Amino acid sequence: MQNADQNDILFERARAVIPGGVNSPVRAFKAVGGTPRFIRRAEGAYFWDANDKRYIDYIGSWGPMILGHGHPAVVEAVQKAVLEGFSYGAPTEREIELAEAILALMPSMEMVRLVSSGTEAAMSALRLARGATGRKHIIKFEGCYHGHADALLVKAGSGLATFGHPTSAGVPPEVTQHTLVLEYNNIAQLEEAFALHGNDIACLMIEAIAGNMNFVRATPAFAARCRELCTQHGALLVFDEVMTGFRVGLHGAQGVLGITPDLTVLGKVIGGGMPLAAFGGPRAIMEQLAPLGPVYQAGTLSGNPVATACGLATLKEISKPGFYEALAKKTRTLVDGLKAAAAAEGQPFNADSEGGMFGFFLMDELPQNYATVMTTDNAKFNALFHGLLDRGVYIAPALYEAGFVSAAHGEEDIAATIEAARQVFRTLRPL
Ligand code: KE4
Repeated sequence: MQNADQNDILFERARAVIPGGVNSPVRAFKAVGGTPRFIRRAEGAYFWDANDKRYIDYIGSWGPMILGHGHPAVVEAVQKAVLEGFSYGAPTEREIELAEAILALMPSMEMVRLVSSGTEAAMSALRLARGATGRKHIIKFEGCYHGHADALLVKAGSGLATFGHPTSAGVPPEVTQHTLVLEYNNIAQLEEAFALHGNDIACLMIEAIAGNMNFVRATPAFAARCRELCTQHGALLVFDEVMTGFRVGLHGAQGVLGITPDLTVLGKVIGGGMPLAAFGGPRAIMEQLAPLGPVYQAGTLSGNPVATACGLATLKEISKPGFYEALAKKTRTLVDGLKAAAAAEGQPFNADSEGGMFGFFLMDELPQNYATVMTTDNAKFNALFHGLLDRGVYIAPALYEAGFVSAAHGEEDIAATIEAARQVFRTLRPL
C-alpha cells in the first residue's frame, strides 16, 4: 500500500483547528488546487515537505530569505540573541544599530520606526500620512497589495468620482470611502484623480515594482508623474517596499527608479525571516509620531531583540560588495532560460526580473496592469505549477505572486528548474 501522504494527513488535522488549515490564505493552494506542502525543514535553496520530498524554493518565505535558509552568520546571530533574552519591552542598542543600517541604505529616510509586519508598517504609514497632512483621501492601485488594514482592502469604485468599495467582509464602506483605486500605469487617470481631489489627498501608496500582480513595473513616466503630482498637490508619495526593499537592489525600487518617496514601507528582507517591518521618512514627518507627536502607533514586539539580530545579520551580508550583481545575474539566467524553454515548446510566455525578484506570464507581452495579468489562463498556470511541484520546483501557488531567488540558489538549481519547466511546457496543451 502506498505510504499515506503526510501532507494530506497534516492538512486534514490543520483544517480541524485552523481556518482553511493555514495562517495565511495564499498558503492553502486554493488558487492552484491540491494539498499544500507542510514544510518540515529548510536549508539553503531547498525545503523538505512532510513526505521528506525536497523542493527548490522560489518562495523564500515570500521574499525574506534572500540569503537562503539557515545562513550560518544569521543563525549564529539569532542563537546569540536568544541567550540574552527574547523580548524586553524596553529600548535596546540593537534597534538603534538596525535603524542606522536601514537609514544608511535608504537616503530618502531620516528616521524609521520598527514594527512586526508589513501590514502594520503600511497601516501606520497611512495613518501618519493622514495625520501629517490633515487630509483623509488616499490613492492606491488595482493589483497592489499593502497588507490587510481595512482602508487598504479596497476595489475600484465606478469611475473617479466614486471612491473604493471593500474587498473583504467586515470592512464597513465608511472605512473605504476615502480610498481611490486607480489603474496601475494609467497616467491620464492619475492626472484626472488629482485634478478632482488633489488638495484632499493625504498620500498615494504604490508598489513601484508590483510583486502582488506577479511582476509589473511602474513605467518611469508613470512613477515620475506620481512624484510630480504628489509634490504639486501636497500629498505624500508612499513607496510600499515591503517586497522590493533590499530585494530588487540594495536601495530598493526607489534606487532602481531614481525616485525619492516621502515615506517608505519596508518588511520581509529586513527581518531575515523573523517578524520585523518598518516605515520611515523625513524627520519632520516622522516626528509627528507618538511619543513626540499626535499620531499614535505602538507595538509590544516592535524592534524585538531577536528579530533585530536576524535583520542586522541579513543586512550585513547583503551589503557586501557584489552581492546584488551575483544575485541579479543568477535571477536573469533563470528568467532567460524559462523564456527560451517556453519558446522551444511553442508556449506563449514572457518574464522579467530585477535583483533577486522575478515574475513570468503565460502570454507574449509583459502586462502593464492588473486587468491584463488576470487574463492569464488559470488552468494552464495551475498545470504549470503542479508540473513543477511534481518535479521538485516550488513556485508561488498563485499566478499573481512574484518569485524569489536567493544567494543560496546554485547554477545547478537554476538549470534543473529550467529543464523542469521545459518538460512541463511540453506537456501543456497547445494554445
Ligand atoms: P505582511 O503583513 O504579510 O508582513 O506584509 C503585507 C505586505 C505589504 N506590502 C507588500 C508589498 C506585500 O507584498 C505584503 C505581503 N506580501 C504577501 C505576498 N504577496 C505575503 C504573503 C502572505 O500574505 O501570506
